Amino acid sequence: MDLGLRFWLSGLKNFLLGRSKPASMYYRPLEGNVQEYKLPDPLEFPDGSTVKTRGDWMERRRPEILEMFEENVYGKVPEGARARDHEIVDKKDGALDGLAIRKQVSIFLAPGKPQPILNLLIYLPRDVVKAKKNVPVFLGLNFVGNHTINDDTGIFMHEKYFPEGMLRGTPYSQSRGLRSWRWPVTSILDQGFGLATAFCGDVVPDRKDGLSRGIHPHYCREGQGQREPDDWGAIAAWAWGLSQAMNYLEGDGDVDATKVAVFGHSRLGKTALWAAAMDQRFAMAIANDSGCGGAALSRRRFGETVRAINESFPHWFCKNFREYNGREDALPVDQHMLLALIAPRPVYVASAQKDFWADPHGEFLSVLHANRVYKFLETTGFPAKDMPPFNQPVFARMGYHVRRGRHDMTLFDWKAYISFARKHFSKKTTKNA
Ligand code: GTR
Repeated sequence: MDLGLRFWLSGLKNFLLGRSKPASMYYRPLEGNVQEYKLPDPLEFPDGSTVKTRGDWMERRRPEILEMFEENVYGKVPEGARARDHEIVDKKDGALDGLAIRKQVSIFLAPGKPQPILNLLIYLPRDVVKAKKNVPVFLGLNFVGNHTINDDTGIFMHEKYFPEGMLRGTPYSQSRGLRSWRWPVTSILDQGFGLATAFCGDVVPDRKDGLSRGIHPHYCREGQGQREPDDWGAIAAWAWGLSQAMNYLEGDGDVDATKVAVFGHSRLGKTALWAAAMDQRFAMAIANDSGCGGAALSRRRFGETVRAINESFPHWFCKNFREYNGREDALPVDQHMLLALIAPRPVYVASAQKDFWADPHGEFLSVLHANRVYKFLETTGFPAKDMPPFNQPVFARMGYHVRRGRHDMTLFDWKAYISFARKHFSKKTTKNA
């Protein structure tokens, strides 16, 4: 059955069962903890004048907001940082029981050096490629290694550093397919999409000392000892890694590089949003349970706060971000402006009911506030005013759902993303729909 129809039917079922209340009602009792706040206006210049034309937005206000995020939140990517060479180290026609073409590509992140390497794993639907078509692709980083997304024994394993607890006691040698529930590869291929992924630790190991062990030392300025206050943190470096993967995808004839949806879960959802903000080649962005520093509004201080995230993960953001510990109101930006940077390209934000740490309601409000920019750019934007009931995806140019359950990325989430991508990547959908 068509995915869109399936969602429509499940919406009808929920309605008939009387479960059609906006999810915001569920969060209302907790809203008392949120102090009053005033968000910066994405459509207003610092001198108080307003953005009046598309050109004002694209050429003046958007770059200004991007720079504020670089300087105060994620940090700046060093000038000229770019991977130049790659090598296709594996190509298998007929992987996954004949369903897929599998490719593995080594992308050399520092020109002229054998390390570090971004190991990109790509699965493409074999029948579509054989029909001489190039395919749209979902591109996202993974937490623990390419071999954990599927138990395909052809996926190379690379001994790497992990953040403590990531393998939860499983020996590395037995970790094939360990995270496969988050990666429904066959469902993705069945719907005519490809999937590309790489381990975030290939760029920067996700640990407090990660910045000295990944890409950073290869691109530091001469004589530079310490990270400057506005130098890139791990999230910016991971996002940059996604752009290096995109450089490869642009040259792969089996891929439709005009239809690459960048996605990620949680810390990698924050990364996907920042990647799409920095690199406009990404045609779509999907942030699953991205929370603080992702889609959630920082000024709400609900769940994870700026101080909490900087103290637990000092390597994720630039050092300047620490200036806003407990001072969120002083930030020149908030996260609705991150979503606005992606406009007019389609963006989808998803939350989970019990994921209070990521502030589901704050993630939703971010969509609503960014919607002003999507509307200003004459797209359909977001088609609702309140949080949809649980498990009911709502989307036009912007999409949102809050899934029942906890912090995770499930088949339910994937079905919504596939549906969203099908809508926007189909020829029938007009440019601004
Ligand atoms: C948590 C962190 C969140 C989120 C999450 C994840 O510990 O506080 O910001 O990123 O990890 O990545 O799973």
